[in-house]
Amino acid sequence: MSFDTRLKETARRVDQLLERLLPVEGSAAPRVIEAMRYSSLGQGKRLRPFFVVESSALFDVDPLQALRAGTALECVHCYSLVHDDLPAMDDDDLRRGKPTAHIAFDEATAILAGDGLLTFAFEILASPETHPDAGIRAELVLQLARAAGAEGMVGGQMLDLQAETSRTPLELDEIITLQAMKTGALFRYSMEAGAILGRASPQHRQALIGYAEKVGLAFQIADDLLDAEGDEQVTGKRTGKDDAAGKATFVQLMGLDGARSKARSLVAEACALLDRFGERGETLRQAATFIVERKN
Ligand code: GRG
Repeated sequence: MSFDTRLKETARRVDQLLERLLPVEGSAAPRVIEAMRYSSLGQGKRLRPFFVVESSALFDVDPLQALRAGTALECVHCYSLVHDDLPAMDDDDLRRGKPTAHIAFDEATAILAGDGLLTFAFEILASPETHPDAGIRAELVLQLARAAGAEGMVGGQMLDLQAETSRTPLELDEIITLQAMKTGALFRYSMEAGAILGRASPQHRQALIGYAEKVGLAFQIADDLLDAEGDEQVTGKRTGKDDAAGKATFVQLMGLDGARSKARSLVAEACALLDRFGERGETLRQAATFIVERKN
């Protein structure tokens, strides 16, 4: 199966599972479920679930267990997008090629849909269908809470918002820290989840976390490049926003060529960490390349 087909197949399976787990019928509060479905179903590359599925495959984890953990992570990602798009944060009207949740519904409903997706992620992970061993489930929950919380994504978002109103522009090492928290933490979790489900050795777990940290940073640099050069029709979101906001980004600090070459060298370093997995690491090597060469 080609890399592209594999990625699309995981995306299809995530959608199928979300369809089943989020039915509107029978809900006492159907509007919030509709807004959760609107914000999680359909478009979206499903990169984070893909990394959970592929890191799990290295250890022959049951594919349904991996899919459930990946789908939980995608729910956290979708919540972050809904809240990030709100007027109090990035104030965006376009996401995944359609109106953002607060435009399609209203602000209060979008906040609740985000809250609903965040808590639903932990419901999925804590359910025995995700893993029969309560210890594994607890570890999945603990690490996701850490990745999404104040020392992870939420903290990174706080630093980003503070930087926007500060007079002193961020330096490169500060941007790296901010991004490692804001977007990197969920990538890190996506690889760690496979190691947890697969009861990987500490050495294997560490190699996968190292891979994720490099790929996460490369992803953010690629995101800055897309914001600077991308086409809204293809990205499905507004571009040119960083420049308009006078934001310190990798592109602004390193230039287009410098940023692109940094992203590519991070991919090479990430792939080297997969050597210990031999041929089995091939899909993850392709995924690292996809992250920096993508057009959306
Ligand atoms: C609101 C707590 C809170 C956090 C928001 C991650 C984040 C923090 C905001 C997202 C803003 C943003 C566009 C960041 C750039 C990196 C990023 C997460 C891009 C979108 O991820 P993709 O490319 O999107 O994986 P799809 O739509 O394919 O899932």
